[in-house]
Amino acid sequence: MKIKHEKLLEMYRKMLLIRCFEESIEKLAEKYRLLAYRSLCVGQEAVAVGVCSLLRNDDYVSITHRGDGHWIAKGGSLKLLLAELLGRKGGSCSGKAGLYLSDLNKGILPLYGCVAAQLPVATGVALAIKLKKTNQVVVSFFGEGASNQGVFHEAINLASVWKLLIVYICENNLYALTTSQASSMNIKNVSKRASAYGIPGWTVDGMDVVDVYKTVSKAVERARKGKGPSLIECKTYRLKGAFLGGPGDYVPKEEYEKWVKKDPVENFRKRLLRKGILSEVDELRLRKEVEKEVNEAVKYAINSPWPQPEEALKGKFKEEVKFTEEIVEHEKTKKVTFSQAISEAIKEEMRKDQHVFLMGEDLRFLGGGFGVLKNLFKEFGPERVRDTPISEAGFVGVAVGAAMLGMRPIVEIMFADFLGVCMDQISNVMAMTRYLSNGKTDLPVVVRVAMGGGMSFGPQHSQCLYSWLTHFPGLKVVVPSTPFDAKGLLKTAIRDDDPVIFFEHKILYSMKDVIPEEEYTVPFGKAVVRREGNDVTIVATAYMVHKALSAAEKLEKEGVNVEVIDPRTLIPLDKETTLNSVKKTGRLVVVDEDYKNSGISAEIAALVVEEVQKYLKTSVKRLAVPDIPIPYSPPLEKTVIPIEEEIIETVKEIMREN
Ligand SMILES: Cc1ncc(C[n+]2csc(CCOP(=O)(O)OP(=O)(O)O)c2C)c(N)n1
Repeated sequence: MKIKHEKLLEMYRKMLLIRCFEESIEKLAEKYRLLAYRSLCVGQEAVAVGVCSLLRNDDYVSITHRGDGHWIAKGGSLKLLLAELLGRKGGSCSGKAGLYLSDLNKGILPLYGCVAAQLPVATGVALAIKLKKTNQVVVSFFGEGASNQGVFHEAINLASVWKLLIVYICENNLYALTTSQASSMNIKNVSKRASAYGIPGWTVDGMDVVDVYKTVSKAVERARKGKGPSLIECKTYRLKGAFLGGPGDYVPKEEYEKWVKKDPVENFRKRLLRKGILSEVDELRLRKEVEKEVNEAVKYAINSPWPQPEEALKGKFKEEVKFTEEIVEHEKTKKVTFSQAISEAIKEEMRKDQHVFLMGEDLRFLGGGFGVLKNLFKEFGPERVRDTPISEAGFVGVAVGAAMLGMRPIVEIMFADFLGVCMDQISNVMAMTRYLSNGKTDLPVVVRVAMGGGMSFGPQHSQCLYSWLTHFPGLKVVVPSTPFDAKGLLKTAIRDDDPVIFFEHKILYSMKDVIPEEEYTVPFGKAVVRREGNDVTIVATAYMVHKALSAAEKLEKEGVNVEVIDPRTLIPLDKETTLNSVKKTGRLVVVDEDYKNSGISAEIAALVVEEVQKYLKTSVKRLAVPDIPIPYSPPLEKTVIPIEEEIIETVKEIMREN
């Protein structure tokens, strides 16, 4: 493969630009403390440039924390990069993201705080490309340290199984912070790991831009032709420390000196001079040019103003939630189960919008964990009803990447108890992507989660855990209690441009209800008063709504008039309906199937005490799962999940108070 001289010169110019930029960061860091933890890529320029020189403008790269080189080589603006690192308004994310920056206009995907977290997201971008048939290629950079993370495995395996247009580039610089490769894996070449996924793996000299370019070109071509992913390991070295400064004392002196001699910029310069491709005069001119470019970026960045403090509170969701009118009167109705209601919502949205697709385990033959999606495979086929390996972190991250490119994935988590395995992808990646982009990135993902006890599924298949999800800014959390709401809220969720976690109580799946024949949606952030009353307000969620209603009927016979409120969505939470009710009744009981400790019941109780305490006639009561796992045996399980008798007793207790 022959590379044209202009191309070689352009590659050299880019490497020089990166080196010059990194040197200026080091100088600026003396004055600007925000730069003190920038991980420099001095010594690794040949990898970024060799790889990105093969990409089209509309291709994508997923960068690392040592990513200035990736950014610059992909054509990202130096000004936007430096201003972002300095936390300025003029940065690519207006100072919201800092080190975790992105610029989708340039095909530069976001970085996330947990090492390797970007790999599933990049893989999802590649899936969107495949589904949209747009033929771009994604390159996902990562360090050898990142290749020890679980999501590395899940992401590459998914890309291999689905033959995605992606190239994984491992920058093996021998250290993860201070931990050497030798002490963290029993193989010399990370590329060997490719064989575990049935994809090609190559190792190249990452200090030689031409070697990188030539080998990666095979991988890019392979991806572009739709033949699937490859893994390329570039052996390289950090000529600086983990951040700024020199190598730490964990680096053997002889080793460092050996690698200094391999300096990729200096050696490429000598080679170009030797071959007469570059002259001393050109070299001087190039240096001046890149210095000027860097100086202009520095000037722009340090003169860029700080963002206004109030900007901190903006950009979490696309827009403030607006209440849309709910259809109440329906001409024709039909009776469906909760499960059918969910299936109908998804089917209708999939028929209407080609971007909607499903991912999850056992969708094709079982219709998911509880058979909710049975028969959808028949209608929509394997591309849109996508069976996944058991890789929750992987496919949740893939959903984020796919959504970033305009797809509208719906993923299924079989049991809420499994949320832990994909929590980084949910709480850091999915929840924060819009905010990190300063509100610019739409992220229409729905995560359906089966939850709840009462079926003797045992401690790790019975939890609700929705309170946990309300803790993370950037997620909407939905807890329907009826088939009508399940369908209407799910349709709203699928059309929402922000991530929605949709909790489905397992006991409710078989519950029947009348729903309209015609199309309808249910808005987020609007509670429903399930039963009106004047003596006590009960706020209950999901299955607990039914227990509360049944308790209320019995209490009525004893002369206690109970109002039951179902918030339906916890984020956004309709505070007004609850507050108005308590103003009227002066009494509050919250009934919740999640844990009592730091649960949503505490949140609702605190809200009432903070906002309308003067209306309270009695103490506020909470019924929720005590600080104990949910046991398997039915009599034990009954002890921890609130039951009707307890609700009745608690209401009577506060009625006795006043
Ligand atoms: C999940 C997680 N664990 C630990 C860290 C702290 N950390 C930041 S960078 C880094 C080293 C990463 O090494 P590698 O992937 O090889 O990339 P390199 O820094 O060598 O470029 C570590 C441990 C983190 N950010 N995320």
